[in-house]
Amino acid sequence: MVLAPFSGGQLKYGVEKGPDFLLKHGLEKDLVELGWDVTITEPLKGKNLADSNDADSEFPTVKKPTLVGETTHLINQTITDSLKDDKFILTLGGDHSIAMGSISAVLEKYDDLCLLWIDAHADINTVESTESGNLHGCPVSFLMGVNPPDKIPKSLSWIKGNLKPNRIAYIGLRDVDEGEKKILKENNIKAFSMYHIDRFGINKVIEMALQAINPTGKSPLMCSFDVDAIDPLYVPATGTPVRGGLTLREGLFLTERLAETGNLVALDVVECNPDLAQNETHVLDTISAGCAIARCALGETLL
Ligand code: NNH
Ligand code: MN
Ligand code: MN
Ligand code: MN
Repeated sequence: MVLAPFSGGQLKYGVEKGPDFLLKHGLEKDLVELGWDVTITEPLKGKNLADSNDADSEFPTVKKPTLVGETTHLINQTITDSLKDDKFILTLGGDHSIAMGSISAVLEKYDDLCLLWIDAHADINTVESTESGNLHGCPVSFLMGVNPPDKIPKSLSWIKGNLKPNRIAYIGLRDVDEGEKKILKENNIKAFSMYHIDRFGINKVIEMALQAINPTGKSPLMCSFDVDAIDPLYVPATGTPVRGGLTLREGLFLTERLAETGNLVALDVVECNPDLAQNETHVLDTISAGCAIARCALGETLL
């Protein structure tokens, strides 16, 4: 288990408290009870990374590129180490920029890795298409290497960008920027929005997504789960809630199904922000959903 208490990929503080809240809710004990031998690593601990808006004059379109680059590189290095022992990698965010660190490391180990990105958002903005400048809206573009090479901030240039577009599929989309729609189309990326879930049902959508990225059914799978994929009715305490999302059961079913494949090698759970809760119930709903996602992905409800 990798703790990534980081908020520098966007501007709302509190999301760095995610790992702490998930652990306080009993996640480690729960996973041990499921039979996992849990080791906790903290790549960011004791690292004094300056949280200034280092708006690099060379790259004025993205916020805090140095902080995000250094942080995600530390996460990448810690996970690369853990993967030497063939460990399952559960990374707890933090905002979704941390996935640049986790996914790049897992990709390095498994070159035929397939990735499911579960999110209300596509997070595939480039340094040119981003409207907000927040790097948590950009991790996929860096992982896929679709940023113009001369526009990549130096701090983020360690990312290889070798994720192939036919190896990633989205589920849960409902707030995609115009620039992102273009990138998704151009790269022919399989993207299932809430429309597709209503149209075909979550079960069929998962099978279609898996078939698209992993036609042999044999490749290792990673899931990057942004809790805002789930409807804010169930997961209210998150930075960019969008109504009309997955039910909690659809989200959990998805991770149960991934566990059932036997191919899941890594999971991110990101964007729980307890500070944005309006009351204690909101905190509990959000954190317990985050823990349940992890438990289901790690086999809890399989008989
Ligand atoms: N697309 C927007 C952006 O790039 C929103 C991203 N927000 C997220 N992503 N929470 O998951 O800023
Ligand atoms: Mn996201
Ligand atoms: Mn999101
Ligand atoms: Mn939008």
